[in-house]
Amino acid sequence: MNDNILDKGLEKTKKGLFSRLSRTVMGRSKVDDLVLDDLEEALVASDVGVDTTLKIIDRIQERVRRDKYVNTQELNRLLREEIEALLMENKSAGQLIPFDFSKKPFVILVVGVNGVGKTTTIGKLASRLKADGKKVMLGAADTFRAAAVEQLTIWSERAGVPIIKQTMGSDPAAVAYDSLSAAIARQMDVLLIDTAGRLHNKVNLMNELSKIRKVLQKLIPDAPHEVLLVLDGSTGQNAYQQAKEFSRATDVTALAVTKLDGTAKGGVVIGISDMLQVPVKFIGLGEGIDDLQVFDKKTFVATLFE
Ligand SMILES: Nc1nc2c(ncn2[C@@H]2O[C@H](COP(=O)(O)OP(=O)(O)OP(=O)(O)O)[C@@H](O)[C@H]2O)c(=O)[nH]1
Ligand SMILES: [Mg+2]
Repeated sequence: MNDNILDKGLEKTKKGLFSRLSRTVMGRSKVDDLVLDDLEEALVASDVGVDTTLKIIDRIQERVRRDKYVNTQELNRLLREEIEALLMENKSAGQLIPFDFSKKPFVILVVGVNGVGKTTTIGKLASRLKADGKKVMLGAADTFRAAAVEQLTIWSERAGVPIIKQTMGSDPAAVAYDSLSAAIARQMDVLLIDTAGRLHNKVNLMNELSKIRKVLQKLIPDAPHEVLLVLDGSTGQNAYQQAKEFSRATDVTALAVTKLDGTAKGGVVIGISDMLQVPVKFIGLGEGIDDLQVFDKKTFVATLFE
């Protein structure tokens, strides 16, 4: 089931990249500067990002120089190898959820701008963890909108996990503190904390996130164990901008890239992981509770190049 949704989810990205690639090599037998120029354009157009694209082109150029003659049929293989080398390993094999469960509770702070899919990703992840036999709790620290708490409550019911919340407008750090206290008292394996994603005031955001961090550390000195930045893959260049800003505001340790279904901009997964040097741990491939995958770079690249 899972490989199938990945295949389907990446369909548009694949089509976009490969129709550009096949145009690049059409009528040419040898990889030369012209082919590399076209390849560069194809990668940028697939939202791989300029910096990462240049890195890939440089590496392929290096190999062409070394091997003297590289035919265009080999270009796919070279490209696949270079992309795989650039993606960060997330230290999990296939379907296993890449968290350190020896920390109990394992505390995950979920951050990202409005509408990227934070709450949905938390819901999917909670359901997945629960199915794996973990005790999971949610903390509703997005107190900015009334609907935010409601929405997370709905996901907690869907996933069948408890939620700690307060009324809208209450202090997010206080909710975070309450959730962690409850998660410790009730011996949870994982605590997932939802946050508000207002970037229009970066100073506020930074203060809020560091305040949450501080109160968590009163209870568990090395919490949060993961700061999961959620990015909407369908926004292409915007996702790069958000990734940059959030990694400045807080210590991002992992990425979830959502909405890869129905977009041709799946190249962002490659560029952002390379830019931040932070592993992509999850990808979102739909709105349903099962539409989340543990990211595996080998499977991802293989699916992209099949
Ligand atoms: N197609 C698709 N839609 C998604 C995916 N993930 C989330 N969504 C949709 O994106 C919209 C926003 O998702 P939320 O989870 O509310 O996003 P959020 O980051 O919590 O938003 P705020 O609470 O406003 O900051 C919802 O309609 C989700 O159903 C995905 O992987 N694929
Ligand atoms: Mg939300």
